[in-house]
Amino acid sequence: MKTQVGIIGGGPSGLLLSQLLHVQGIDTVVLEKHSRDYVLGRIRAGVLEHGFADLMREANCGARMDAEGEIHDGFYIAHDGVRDRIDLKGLTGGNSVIVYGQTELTRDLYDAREKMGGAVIHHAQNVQPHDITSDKPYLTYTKDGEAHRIDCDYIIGADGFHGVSRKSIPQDKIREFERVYPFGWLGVLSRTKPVSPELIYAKHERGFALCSLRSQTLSRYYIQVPLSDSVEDWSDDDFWAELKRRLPADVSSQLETGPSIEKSIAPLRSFVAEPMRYGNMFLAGDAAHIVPPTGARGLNSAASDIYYLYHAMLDHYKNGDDRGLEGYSQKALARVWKGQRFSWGMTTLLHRFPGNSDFDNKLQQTDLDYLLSSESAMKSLAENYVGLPF
Ligand code: FAS
Ligand code: PHB
Repeated sequence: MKTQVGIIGGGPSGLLLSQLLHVQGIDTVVLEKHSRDYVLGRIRAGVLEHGFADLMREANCGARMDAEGEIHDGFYIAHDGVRDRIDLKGLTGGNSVIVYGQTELTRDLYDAREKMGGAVIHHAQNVQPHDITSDKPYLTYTKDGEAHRIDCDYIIGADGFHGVSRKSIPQDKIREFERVYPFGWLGVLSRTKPVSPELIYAKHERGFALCSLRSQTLSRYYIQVPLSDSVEDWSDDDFWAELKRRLPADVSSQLETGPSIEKSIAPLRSFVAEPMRYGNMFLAGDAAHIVPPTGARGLNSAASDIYYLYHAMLDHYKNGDDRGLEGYSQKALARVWKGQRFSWGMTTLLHRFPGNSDFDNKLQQTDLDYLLSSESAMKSLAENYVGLPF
């Protein structure tokens, strides 16, 4: 088989790029190791920047997002028993975010790929990129015991943090930067009415908590837990009781609890691999970078990678102009690192760090006091949260 752009990974990054390029007549094949249902079964991001939403619309995949997603003009920071609102719309001259789950967004992308007859190959096992630095790279994989080869012009590594693409780059050609946090997030999805119409990020001496949602009947909650915890340590009742302890009384008294329909613990890490290009393979999304979800930058950091790659491929195939491809890694990393800084900052501001001294904790409290007392500081936070320009 021959294609122009071979994409490893059928998550949001790979699917969105495949869809955008196909709409422009550029041929792609997506190789996904799992089934569509398995990919859709993963509960992940919930907040979309306006830049990501615009890309979904450009890919002819934004209709359900616009119909069912919720526009949020602000969010709350809870601390010391009270809540302060961050007025995203007012602080950014009119920008906001859309609350629309990654599961639904990925479903929309799969449906659009299917509708266009896009080539998405599931259960693709042992995917391997070959001759990456040549002008004839190719992919191999096995499916149902049969070996396959796909010759490409370019390979996109959109296969997430544990994928094969980044690991196919020689160690002396790639640098990795990482920070692992001494805690994780225990997340619960429940068919309950969300406790708040807007998200609440809570800083508490017992640990961080987040009240989010997927719809008016589907709530998403998180609490910071030690890395030593496992899901089995947390009954639903224990989760709800701890969440209530970390929220202001006027919020916890309104909290509707119910059985968890999904419960999992995600470790928190900051990670960047440089460069995001090796030969004719380009890394995008979680394959190249990971952020702690505190700033809702994970999926949104992938958006700018996809935007840059999409335009670079258009310039190459339509105009024979390779400046976008040549400049991709540097341009993508500039925005990735700003997302890293913001996510690290929100995580440092709002979580309980077990190793912190009393002085550290006073500084953390002062950081929050300063943020909530300074319009300039809130403007900075707001412009990062709604999404810096691509
Ligand atoms: P993904 O990891 O989503 O997709 C990669 C795809 O490649 C997967 O489908 C995988 O099966 C496939 N793949 C992997 N190796 C392969 C191989 N060798 N061959 C073929 N296919 C292969 N972000 C937020 O903004 N907010 C959140 O609250 C949030 N919560 C998260 C919770 C968890 C537990 C995790 C892991 C991530 C979370 N994220 C969150 C970040 C997340 O949303 C990612 O940013 C997003 O999934 C990135 O999308 P992709 O780059 O497509 O990577
Ligand atoms: C979510 O709804 O899953 C969510 C929202 C905002 C975040 C992290 C997770 O910062």
